Amino acid sequence: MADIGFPLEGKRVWVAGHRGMVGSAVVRRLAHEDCTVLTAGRDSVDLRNQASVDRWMEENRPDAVVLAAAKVGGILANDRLPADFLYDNLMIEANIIHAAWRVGVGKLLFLGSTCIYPKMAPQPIPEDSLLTGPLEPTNEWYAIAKIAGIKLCQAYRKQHGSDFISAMPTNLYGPGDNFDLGSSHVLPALMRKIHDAKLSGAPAVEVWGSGTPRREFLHVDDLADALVHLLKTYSGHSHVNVGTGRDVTILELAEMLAEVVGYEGRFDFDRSKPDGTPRKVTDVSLLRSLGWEARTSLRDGVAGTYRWFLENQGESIRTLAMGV
Ligand code: GFB
Repeated sequence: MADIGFPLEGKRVWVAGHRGMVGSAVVRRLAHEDCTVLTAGRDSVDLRNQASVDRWMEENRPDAVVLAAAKVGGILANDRLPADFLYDNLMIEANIIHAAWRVGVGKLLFLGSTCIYPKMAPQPIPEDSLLTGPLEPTNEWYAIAKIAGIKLCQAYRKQHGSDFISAMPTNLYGPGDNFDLGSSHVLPALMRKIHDAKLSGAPAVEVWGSGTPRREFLHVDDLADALVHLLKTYSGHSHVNVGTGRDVTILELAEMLAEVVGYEGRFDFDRSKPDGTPRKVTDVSLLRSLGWEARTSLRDGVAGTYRWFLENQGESIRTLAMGV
């Protein structure tokens, strides 16, 4: 049984980014804890503005913050909007972390991404391979912003003794995902393309790149559970990987999605689109040693996400969204 160093009972927990896939999963998960969840809409705070964040923080005085607000997107969105991905994410995290220190927040959990690691990092990727080599060029802007977030948490811990920690989730999917084909990640994109092909009777679905890159996929409800676990039990300098430790090729993912959707056509590969990093699977030994493991199998998670997609299609097909 892990040591509960930061019990949530009676605490006020701000989930920054509560409308995004991750933030909304954290809000759902926190409903099972005896705490008060705070959220802030865009009308009440502009996360890219320090004065606005300071004001909100002073008025609301959270005991803990889950920093899930970010500008996110798939491989092409990252490549096409480098300024947005770097500026927005730097501003959001710097403003919230600084304001959290100023008002004396007791615990802050910053969320990054496994794209912080070098393109050619050892696989599975251990936490200490951060900053040991060049980044994958398609998402270096986002990665640099997220590395700065980790360093901010470590700097405030070192200089001010703030209990600010970071978690690095692997590629995520689940209810509330973005199904817009221009900005989404691979899993929701292929789910939607395969679904549309089934409905229209199309003989083939286009898969970007070669289909050979390997990725690890974590259900967002598993992530939310891990985050609450870390919030309550972890207080270290190092960021913590959050993943399953298992990966599949993009082609294997496409085949699994076709099975779940019930599509029997073929896949055509568009090699003019980038493959990105060849493999990304996390070493989850630190997280395991802290007493947490993922529970949802990819097959079950995909099936549940497809049910959600069928029930929420209109709402889910949206343009690139800030998780704010
Ligand atoms: O999920 P994804 O966009 O991002 O792409 P990354 C993963 C792999 O799937 C790439 C391929 O090799 C894509 O070329 N792929 C195949 C597709 N078909 C599609 C498709 O229709 N749509 C998309 N989007 N991909 C992102 C980073 O990298 O991962 C972010 O850019 C972030 O910064 C995120 O870290 C978790 O895994 O390559």
